[in-house]
Amino acid sequence: MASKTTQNGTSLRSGPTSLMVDIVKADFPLLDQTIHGHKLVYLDNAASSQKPRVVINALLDYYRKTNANIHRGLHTLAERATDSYERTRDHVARFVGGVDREEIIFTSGTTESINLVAATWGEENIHEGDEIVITEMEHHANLVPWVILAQKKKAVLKHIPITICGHLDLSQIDDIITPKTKLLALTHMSNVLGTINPVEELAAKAHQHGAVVLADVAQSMPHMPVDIPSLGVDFCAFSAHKMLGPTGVGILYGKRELLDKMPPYNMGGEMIREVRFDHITWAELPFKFEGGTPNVADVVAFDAALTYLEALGMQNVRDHEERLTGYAFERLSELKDLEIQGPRETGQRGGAISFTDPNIHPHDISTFLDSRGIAIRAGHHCAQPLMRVLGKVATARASLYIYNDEADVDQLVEALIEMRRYFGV
Ligand code: 7TS
Repeated sequence: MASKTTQNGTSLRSGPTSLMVDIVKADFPLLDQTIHGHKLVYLDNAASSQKPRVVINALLDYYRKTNANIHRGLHTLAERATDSYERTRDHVARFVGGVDREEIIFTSGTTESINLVAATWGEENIHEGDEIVITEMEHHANLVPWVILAQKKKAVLKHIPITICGHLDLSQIDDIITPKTKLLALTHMSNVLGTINPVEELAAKAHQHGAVVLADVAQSMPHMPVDIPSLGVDFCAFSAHKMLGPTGVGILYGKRELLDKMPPYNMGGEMIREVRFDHITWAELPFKFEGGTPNVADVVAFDAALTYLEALGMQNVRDHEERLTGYAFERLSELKDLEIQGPRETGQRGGAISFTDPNIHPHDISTFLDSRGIAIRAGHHCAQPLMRVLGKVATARASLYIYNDEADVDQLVEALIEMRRYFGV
């Protein structure tokens, strides 16, 4: 069995078996606590992940030893901060499959990354009568900007529906993606259904019609190997906080040919080459899109999160979650009439498991589980159009990550059984 060592000296087993979850868990200080007298079981990873000690330490170290503004100072601290910030950019470019560092833009999150594309590329390239294609399972971050842009430009917003099993229904795809399509914007992995979408295939189809393709990889990048060049898309958006990194850091990948032609997004310092009262030229990539002082500390600490995930191996992360999702399905099936959304084939989905109980509101499920130390999310998960399609106002959602194991799933299922007794159903 091959073995690797994380930054904090933890030995991790790699290979076809599994992550050594006990060892991984010990790297996450927050998990070592009780909530309402019960061992904390954190199952809200689709909303945000917890942070390993190496990330927390990187953040502290940055403020203790390095902190300065970047790209402008000539003193040692400013140079150190700039190097650290730019090192993370190099790391992201490698982590996503090997793209140019100039194609990686730091933003505040997936939401801002997509808004940036809508406000720049979208403003210049979407015109009256053009078609924007999304899917029925989009998070509002990849929905609201396109609804608003389509309204403003008198463009047409079309969507790919889902099947009853929670896959994209591609039976009418040639009527949906057409020569009028200017943009296909779709999620790689649904935050509600867990579905992994055939982005590669759909991007190829959209490109045949000359459309631009944006993939929201906020849920896939933390949980499986994602190789942006193989996806064949033009833009990708994701958030550091869902993949062990700090909050407030997002990534926009964009193909250089497109980024070069796009106007800047936020105007001010850092994003200019020359400023006169009557004429301004823009900085080169990626700085053209990073106006103002960026979130230096959190970007620097994100580097440690990427190193940690690489030490685990993203395929091991995926294998572990696939296996644990299968175990969760098996155990949840003990609860009669519990309705689970999304595909059942674990090979075609991630570890976000949305479910409803016919007799208990999702908010009550979440509140009861919290009283037993279990953190899940209940609500519409920022996917209201999808909820309407599913015929639900809300669902409960347990979502898995590297530090979850069978014991966590057992604690969830036992609490749900107890909940039904408590509510008398
Ligand atoms: N896209 C997808 C697929 C997401 O799941 C989320 C966040 C976003 C975009 C937005 O990311 P942000 O970092 O800009 O907020 N999803 C969730 C969720 O499912 N529960 O809380 C946040």
